[in-house]
Amino acid sequence: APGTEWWRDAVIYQVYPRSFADGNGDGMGDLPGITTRLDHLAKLGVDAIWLSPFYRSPQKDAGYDVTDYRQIDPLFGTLDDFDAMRARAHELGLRVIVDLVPNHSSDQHVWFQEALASPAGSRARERYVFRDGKGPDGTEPPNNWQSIFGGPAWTRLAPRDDDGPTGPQWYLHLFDSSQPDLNWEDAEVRAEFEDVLRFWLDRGVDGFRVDVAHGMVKAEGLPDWGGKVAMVEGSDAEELAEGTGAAGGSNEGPMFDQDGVHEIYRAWHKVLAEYDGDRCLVAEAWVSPMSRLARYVREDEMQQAFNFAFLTTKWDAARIRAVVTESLETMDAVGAPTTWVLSNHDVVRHASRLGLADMAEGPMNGIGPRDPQPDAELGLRRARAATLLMLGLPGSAYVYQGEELGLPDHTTLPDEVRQDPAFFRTGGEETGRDGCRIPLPWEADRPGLGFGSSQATWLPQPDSYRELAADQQYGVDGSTFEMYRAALGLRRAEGLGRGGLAWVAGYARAEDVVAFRVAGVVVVTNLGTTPVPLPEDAEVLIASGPLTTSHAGTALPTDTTVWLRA
Ligand code: TEU
Repeated sequence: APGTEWWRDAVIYQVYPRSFADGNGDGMGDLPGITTRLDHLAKLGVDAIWLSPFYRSPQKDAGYDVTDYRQIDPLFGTLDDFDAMRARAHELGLRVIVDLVPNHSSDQHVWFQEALASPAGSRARERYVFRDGKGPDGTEPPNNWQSIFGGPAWTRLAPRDDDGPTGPQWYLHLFDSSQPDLNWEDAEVRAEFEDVLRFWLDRGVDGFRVDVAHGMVKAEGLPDWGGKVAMVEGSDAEELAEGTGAAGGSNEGPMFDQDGVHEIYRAWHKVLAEYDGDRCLVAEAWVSPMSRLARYVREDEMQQAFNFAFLTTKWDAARIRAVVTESLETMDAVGAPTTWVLSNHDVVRHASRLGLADMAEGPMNGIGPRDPQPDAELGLRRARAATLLMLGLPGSAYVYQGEELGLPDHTTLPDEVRQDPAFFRTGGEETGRDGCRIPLPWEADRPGLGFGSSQATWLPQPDSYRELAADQQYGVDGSTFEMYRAALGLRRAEGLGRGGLAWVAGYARAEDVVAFRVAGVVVVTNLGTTPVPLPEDAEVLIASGPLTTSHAGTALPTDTTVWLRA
């Protein structure tokens, strides 16, 4: 029933504020822009929105570097703009989840500025992770950890008169040097974030997406680690497909997935329980195997954790079946809903990823002009099939803005316009995530494709976005938008999100087919190379592409998903 643990089967739409809609014409998205376009989401039929960070920030990592957790960045508007957006969303029946970034702050945060202005050993330095360097003059970093964006995870301070015998200290940053890690052993840090939770709960938010939820607590003594400190890059698609792990592979390191982190979520669970209305926490935790992920959603911790398994699953029926089975079983065991994710602001969109000749060889975090280019038509066909497969599954599903329009990544962005710190810290070796963060196309014949009133957008839009603009798809039979809308309506009407899954056998070329029944619907995807005949009396509810009909009956073409009345 609606209202009772709504997040168990919710479809949650990720709004990336910089690129959703621009209300003031500066080429950058903002909160008033979001408010004016909420009708699009109500029409689409999602249950909730999750907004990536809009807090005050120097924007070194697109807002995942926060200077004030209680203020809106002027780029995005004001607290009044937030309240208006939240109120309008609730009026439309959309819940609102905001992003919380507790692993690190910006280096411009008053706490960090105070720490820089204070000597080693001072109270101000205890809120972050400062250490003396190694070697006689302290010129070596305190340990060998690497930043996820490339280069060492430690930066040395400028010299001060009161430096000790080993000179200036170093500070830890798992991400960019502008994102110092907070010290979660510190009671004031803990108290502050509980207060920040209350600040936003009081403003009526329905939940929080917790950034780098497997970070925060580090192993005692910060020991060296020989493994690779990459999350997405460290993942092993083969291993995953064999059912031995979720996406991500770095949780063995001393900087991630420490037992102590769960104490924080137990405390936060209690904070949320002070409020009515089924508020929720969702963990962004790149951990494997999946049983480790399940620890974040134990009864007294978070309500959901992102299941990133599909991000690294090849377009292969056996692998998809394995991932679905493992995901459902692991989450069922702890009584938490499974979640499904095909795209987000950190990875190559599925319309591009699935169009790569060999997805597993393709870069996960970005495609550049020098990389193999995806086949756009193949990518979109498979993306639509993958979407209908995902939306047929029980649990909660995440939709990243623009996927409902079938948007691909911008894969030929010139280096000069790139902004992702991952691009800079790797000296351009990694393309970075800008390609999946392009401003949305709303109206084909307006400047900036209707993103705002200006022609220039903060990242340029590729030519292919014009025909994919929302106004070209509304009410158009077979458009990707109408497919999403119809699927979301059916999903809700049929109660698919809360159903149990049963595999269905008996299709021709079964090894290339994924077929399952949830509630009154059978979902069938053909991942093979030849059409698969559908049962004679099949009632087709929705299909991701045209079906073929002949004297022999109806068949499901390659790279297509269909929902049938069971
Ligand atoms: O991401 C966590 C994370 O480490 C990866 O998804 C990472 O972005 C990728 O491997 C880099 O190439 C979260 C946010 O989603 C991401 O946007 C932030 O950059 C990051 O945390 C730091 O806050």
